[in-house]
Parts: sequence; structure tokens; C-alpha cells
Amino acid sequence: MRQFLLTACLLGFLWGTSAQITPVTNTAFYPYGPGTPDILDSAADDGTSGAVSLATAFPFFGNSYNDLYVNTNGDISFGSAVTGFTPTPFPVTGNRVLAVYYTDIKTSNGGRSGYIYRRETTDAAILARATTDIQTALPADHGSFVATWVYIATWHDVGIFGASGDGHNLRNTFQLVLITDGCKSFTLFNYDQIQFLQGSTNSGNGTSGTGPNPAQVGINGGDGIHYSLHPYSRTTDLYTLPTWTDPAVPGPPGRWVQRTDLALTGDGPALVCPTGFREIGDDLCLKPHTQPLDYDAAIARCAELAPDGRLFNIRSQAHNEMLIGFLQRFQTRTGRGRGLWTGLTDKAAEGTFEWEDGTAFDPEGYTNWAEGVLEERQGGQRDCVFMKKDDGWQWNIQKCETRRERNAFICTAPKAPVPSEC
Ligand SMILES: *[C@@H]1O[C@H](CO)[C@@H](O)[C@H](O)[C@H]1NC(C)=O
Ligand SMILES: [Ca+2]
Ligand SMILES: [Ca+2]
Repeated sequence: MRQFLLTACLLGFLWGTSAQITPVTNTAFYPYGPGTPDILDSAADDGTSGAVSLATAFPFFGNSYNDLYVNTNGDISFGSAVTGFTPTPFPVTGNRVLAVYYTDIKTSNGGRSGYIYRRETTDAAILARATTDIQTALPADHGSFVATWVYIATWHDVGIFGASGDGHNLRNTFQLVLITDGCKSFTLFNYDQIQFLQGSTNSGNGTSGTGPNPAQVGINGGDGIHYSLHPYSRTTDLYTLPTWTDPAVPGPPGRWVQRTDLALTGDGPALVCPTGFREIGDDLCLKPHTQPLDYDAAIARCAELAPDGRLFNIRSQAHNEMLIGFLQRFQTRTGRGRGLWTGLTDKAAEGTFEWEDGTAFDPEGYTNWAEGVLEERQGGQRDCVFMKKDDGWQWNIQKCETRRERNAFICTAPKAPVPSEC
């Protein structure tokens, strides 16, 4: 909230640049403040660093950002500043935000009530430390991770908006460390001192720093779906963050480690057909298989070619027409006028046809039986339906596993995300 008093502005001017601070010694914290190349932001309420250009793009929930915003109210955001002061529970649509301690913070009470320091770094000692921290915290999945870029933002001794009386003395110190190798990304949330839960906005008490809407601690992907919350977020347990140890992740007390590059839907990666499959229409991925195989071998071959690969079931007029051009060339290459498995069979129960993909066969729906086939040929061991050009692509029935009558076939598989290079 912006409530500037003339005296506060004057004091800010007089004190703003001269104050010295002593950084904390908590082992979770990366070096910050005096003695480092940190930038110190101006005292503010609901302020922001503005867009900070990054030397290395930071991967965040399926996107990658060339700049970030360090905001007064305990957060770093991507795409735009997030300077609101109300901790609406995640997931929230739009805000792409790392909420290390998101509440109505104000660093301009009485001139200075806190310091926000920030820097990006590729300092060798910091990179080595970040590498060790991630490898130690997540050895099974990221035991060979090597950090190439780090960003450190520290809220040192920050106070609350609407402080009154003893509320002026309530101060929090916490830090956000962003780590990437240009592909994966991680964040460390570090806490040294938590003395308030919220400012006086959102029904809070500016004397006690308490109220019904404590700070939010978490990560919001921005699509309204993907997010993660610290278990203490928006609870009075926030006071114990400096001594909290994640039971699942090794690390010093007062640290929460999260991976942050994972893709999400909406802004997620494009879906493509598996390698070797052609996209037909908008959604179908097909791979013609000209080497003839018996029916079961054809099914097995499709399963090998791609995750969830299966025999394409030619079960509609639309599919049939769509495939005509495709089948034309195909037929020439298979030679000897061989047919093509359609995926329809009655081998499980004589006379009851079903599609290989589990779809029910509707005898009243689309069929393309050659004349007399059902009456003459479906009995005995003839269970598998095929079609071929010589017969005008009409359906015929033959044995499923006769060596001399193997058929060509078409495999299909669902689209999948472009394989990650991480
Ligand atoms: C705010 O907190 C102070 C200190 O705990 C307390 O004395 C005061 O009654 C509280 N005010 C309200 C409106 O609850
Ligand atoms: Ca504020
Ligand atoms: Ca049969």
C-alpha cells in the first residue's frame, strides 16, 4: 500500500544510502550484502526492481525467461512484476512467481525497514556451492547436475506495511537462490528469522504482525494448474521456517529446495508424432509397415515402434478415404498384391467381431465387406479382416497366422512432447 508521509520520505533520503548491515551467518544462506557485488534496492512499499536482464535464460515451468523482477513483497516474478500484497492461495492464473515470503512487506518505514539485495553470478565458488547443494539435496535424480548460473535475492531485516508500536521491530530475513545449468532449474528458499506473518492489510494487526491471512510460500506456474506450496504456507507454522528441515530432502535447517523447470500444459511444449511416424490430419500419427507380418506379430511390432504404439484400426469411411492415397503407394511397395490388416477380428469368439484397440464393432455402422464374405469365409479358422487394392479395398477374411498370407499394416501412436535435451 502506498501511504507516504512527508517525514518518512525525508528520513528515507537521509538514511537510505548510509546504513550498514551485518549479513546473517546461517549456513543455508549464500553470501549477500556488503562485501559482495550485490545491488541494494531503494526502500519501498509494493515496489519492484523492474525487469532485470539475465545473462542466462532461466527455465521456469516449461518456459524460459531472459529477465526477472525482484519485488518488495517477498517474491521474484517472470514476465511482469508481481507487486500485489494479498496472498491469494495458489494456483493463480497469470502470475509466474517464486513466493519466498509473500505478504505486505515495506522497507520504507521510518526511512529504512529492511534491505533487498540482489545479484546474478557465475562466480566459480558460488557455482561450485550450488552444484553441491543440488547434488546433495537430490542425489537420485540430479546427482550429476552442474550449475552454470545463479541468482541470489535477499530480503534482510524487512518490516511490514502498517507497522505500529512494537510492530516496527518485527523483522524477517529470508533469501531466494535461483540455480540453472541452462536446462534444468532449481530454487532454494532460505530462512533465517521470521517475526511477522503478515502486515496490517488483509485484516492483519500491524502491532503483532499476525492475522487471518499469513504469508504465502510457494511457486506458481501461472497457468492456474501447476504450483507447489510449502507445507507451512499461510499458517502460523511460518514462524518455525528458520529451523525447519525438509524430511525428504537433505540440507541445512531453514531451506526448501524445489525444481522449477518442469513443463506444464497450456504454455507447455509442443506435441509431436514419435520418430518415424507421419502426422496425418491434425492428430493422427501413422507409420505404414510394408514388411508383411502375421496378425499378432503386427501388433507386437507396433508396440515396439513407439510408446503406446498399436495397430491402426481402419474402422471408418473417413479413415478409409483419408488413407487412399497413402495406401496406393503402399500397395505397390508391398508387392504381390498383399493386403493390409484392418484390426478387426473374431478370433476371440467366433462370429463376434471386435476391433483390436478395444472399440466395440458396430455391424450397423461403417462396414466395407466384400460381397458374400461373411457368409462364405468367416467360419473355421478364418478370423482376421484385411483389405487390398485388387478388391477395391473391400474387407475380406483370412487366417491370422498363415505364413503365406501375412499382411502389411499401419501402426499408430499418440503424440508426445519433444524429447527433452535435459
Ligand atoms: C493487535 O495486537 C496487539 C499486540 O498483540 C494487541 O494488543 C491488540 O489488541 C491487537 N489489535 C487488535 C485489533 O486485535
Ligand atoms: Ca508492501
Ligand atoms: Ca472367424
